[in-house]
This record gives sequence, C-alpha cells and structure tokens, in this order.
Amino acid sequence: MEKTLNVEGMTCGHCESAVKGALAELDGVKEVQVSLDTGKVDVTYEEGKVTDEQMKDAVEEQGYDVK
Ligand SMILES: [Cu+2]
Repeated sequence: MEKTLNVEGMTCGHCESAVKGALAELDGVKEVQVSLDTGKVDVTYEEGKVTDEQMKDAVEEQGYDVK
C-alpha cells in the first residue's frame, strides 16, 4: 500500500529526516520518501499494520502539520 501525506512546515534536511525517522519507526512502514519542495511524503506500508491516524500523529509529534 502507498499513501501520500501533505506535510506543512518542512524547510530543510533536518525537517526531512525528522519526519522520515518518525514514520519509519512505525510498525508496518516500509519506505518513506520526502519531497521538501512540495511537502509531499510518500509512505509505503503494510495494510492493516499501521493506520492513517498513526502516521499523521507521528508527523505531528515532530511539530509539522498534516493536511
Ligand atoms: Cu528544517
């Protein structure tokens, strides 16, 4: 399964790795690709192991908004 999150507030490599790391830590997340220019975060994950809400929370805990 693949999902794209629209994340607001990422401005640099630090932001990118914070978001990437938080998502990668979730059980069931296989791959995370961040585009700083667009704020789009592509997440590849195993269906049923992780919810949209968990992904959203993980990003928000790092201080970024998910639209
Ligand atoms: Cu930054």
